[in-house]
Amino acid sequence: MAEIDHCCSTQLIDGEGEFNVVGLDNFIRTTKLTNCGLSYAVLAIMGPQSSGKSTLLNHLFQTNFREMDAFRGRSQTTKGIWIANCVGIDPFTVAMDLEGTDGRERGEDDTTFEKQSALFALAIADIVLINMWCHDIGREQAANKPLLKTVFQVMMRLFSPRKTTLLFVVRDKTKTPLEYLEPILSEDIQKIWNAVSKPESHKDTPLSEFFNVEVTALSSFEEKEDLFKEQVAQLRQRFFNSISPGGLAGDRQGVVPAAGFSFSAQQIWRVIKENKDLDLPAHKVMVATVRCEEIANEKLHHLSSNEDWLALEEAVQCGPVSGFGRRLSSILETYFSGYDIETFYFDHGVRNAKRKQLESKSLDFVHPAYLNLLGHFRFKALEDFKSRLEQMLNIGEGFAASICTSTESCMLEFDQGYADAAIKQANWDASKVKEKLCRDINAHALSVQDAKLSELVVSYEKQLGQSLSEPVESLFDNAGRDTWASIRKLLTRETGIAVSEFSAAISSFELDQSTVEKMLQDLKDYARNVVEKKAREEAGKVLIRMKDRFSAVFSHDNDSMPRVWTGKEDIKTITKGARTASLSLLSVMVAIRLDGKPGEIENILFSSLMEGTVTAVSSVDRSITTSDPLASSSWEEVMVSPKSILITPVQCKSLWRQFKAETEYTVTQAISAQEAYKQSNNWLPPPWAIVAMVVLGFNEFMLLLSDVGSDGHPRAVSTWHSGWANLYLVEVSSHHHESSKATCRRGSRASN
Ligand SMILES: Nc1nc2c(ncn2[C@@H]2O[C@H](COP(=O)(O)OP(=O)(O)OP(=O)(O)O)[C@@H](O)[C@H]2O)c(=O)[nH]1
Ligand SMILES: [Mg+2]
Repeated sequence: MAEIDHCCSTQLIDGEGEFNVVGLDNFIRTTKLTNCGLSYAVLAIMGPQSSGKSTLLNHLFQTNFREMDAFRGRSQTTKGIWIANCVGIDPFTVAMDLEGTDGRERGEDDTTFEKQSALFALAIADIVLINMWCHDIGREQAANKPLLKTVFQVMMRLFSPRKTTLLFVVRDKTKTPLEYLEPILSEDIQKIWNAVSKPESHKDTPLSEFFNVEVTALSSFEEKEDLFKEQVAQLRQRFFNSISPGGLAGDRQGVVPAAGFSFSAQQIWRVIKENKDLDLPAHKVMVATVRCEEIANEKLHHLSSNEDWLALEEAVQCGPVSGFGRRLSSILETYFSGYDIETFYFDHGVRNAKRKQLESKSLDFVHPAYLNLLGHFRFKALEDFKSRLEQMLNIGEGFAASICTSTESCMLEFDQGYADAAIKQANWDASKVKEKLCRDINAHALSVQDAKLSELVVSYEKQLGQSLSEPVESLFDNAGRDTWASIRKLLTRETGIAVSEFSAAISSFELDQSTVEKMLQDLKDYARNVVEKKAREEAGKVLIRMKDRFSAVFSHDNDSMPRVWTGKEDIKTITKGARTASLSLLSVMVAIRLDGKPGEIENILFSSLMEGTVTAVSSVDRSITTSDPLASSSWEEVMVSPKSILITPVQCKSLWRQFKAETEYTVTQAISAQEAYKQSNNWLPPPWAIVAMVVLGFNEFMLLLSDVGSDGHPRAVSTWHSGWANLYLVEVSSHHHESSKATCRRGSRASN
């Protein structure tokens, strides 16, 4: 409600028809009209020039409109349209003082401004005072007849009745009582109404539908001033509560909210000046649209520069802010409710639509800060998840349980932040941010899991490598019939240990069964690979091992004592034995037999390499190829899978050939040694020589021999001599061989 105890006035429209926007806005600001909502009234006064209009308003409402100086003669005083607030009237009432009609100054034919200002007054005012001289009532040439005609005509252009109150103020009333004058006046008014040309839609509309007609009469201000003042004081009473039911303007229609008064007045005047029809209902919607939008924009603008908001926004840039939702809600509420209050009296549809726009623009405006905040929550939750997980794992909590607990606590933390950030004006959805958080958590959990698992895998592989590599190597060192069985046993045992320990270690990861199975299988495969790799390594050294084995068996007797070739030994059998030992070593190295398949390989190798004959092994039908089962690059016939083959049949053959060639010398040497031994036994010095040696000593005896000449004896001595020398050589070579085994091992391949 506007409260102002003095008059404030301004020229609204000047004599040239210019609208004083600044003046009106000042007036509205000073009188606080905007606060009135719909609780204000507007009245206007029309009438002939110098008929005391301004004087009346000033007396009625303590306004300060310019009046004509009574001593300077009758001439136009009020130009254009003036407005002022009526002092002490409730509701707030705006009075409009119009330029007199029928003015000498504009010339008789120029009624343009008269019509325009009348239309303006009818469009804006709830009460129109029509000032008229008492003596004009019933007169054909009355000054106000053209005015009334104008009023009625322009009213038709407002599209809808506003139920304007026409208050006829009869000035300088005579002794004739009002009761006699009123019917005559009414008749005049009705006649004019009837004569006015109306649009089809209002052809039969009675005057009463457009106007409330009231009449009052005042004594002359100039002649009976006291009476005039008394009557004016009475009349003033009728303007109190004028807009309440039963009041002077109690059934007015199409009121523009005070917040739209300025804009509305400007628009109406513009339309009038452009000489267009005034569609008041449409005008109302237009005013509402423009004003609601202006108010909304103003609120948005204030929001963007609100200090609390700016502080909040800045804080959010740096990190999580507690109480964000509460603070932002209250800031938004200030502007939204401000809008509601200011637009309360505007068209509801328009007002609601603009409110929605204001909301969505405001929310769009603050949403980035909210997202920013959620980003902080997400980041923090993820970091907390990481550190919490690490802590739990460090104190030995199970992996899956740690993930679960850490996830729960960081999600809870995020949800709390999310709830704290929520504003009551919007139902912002954080599910995308939350999904992203879940993805990040899962990704981190997976990467930690992968790292931990591969750490475990590496350690168990290392353990397997250690527990398999050397034992397998040593088993191959002493390769024999049971080698593969022993390796299988070793592999099974060590794999079993590793697998059970590993399963226990990964149980806290709560992996799914298939993953666990795959990991265990990988570990088993790894163990198997260790063995296979070792076997391949050993297979590469098979020739050296065979030769070593040969030498070991060949040069040692059953008691492992070095042999002395005395001639009694069966070299053929010994050789065969040594070769057999070497060949069985070869047969161990031919293929990987981790699956425990019975070894036919040994039989084939023995029958084809040792005995030189072929025992039919599933090759009865293939008569052409049966002759040599080793003439093949695979061991298909004994069901060895290609990837288990270490040495192919063909390679066996050539290895055997090479082996034989390289051990031949040892055998030859043994034979020679044996022969030499035999000969030395046959050609022992004759008894005489022994006697001579005993008697003469060896040197003297040799001298004697050289002196004897060339009978049979000396030849016998020389043969005997060379027999001993040979025996000596064999011994030396055998010893040399034993002691330089290592040198031979390295050199044998190269020398072949
Ligand atoms: N006879 C008579 N004269 C009056 C009355 N009231 C005022 N006047 C005089 O009429 C003259 C014009 O008064 P204004 O109040 O300026 O009249 P107005 O209608 O506002 O004149 P414009 O603004 O020029 O149209 C002044 O000299 C007043 O003293 C009245 O009740 N009776
Ligand atoms: Mg005046």
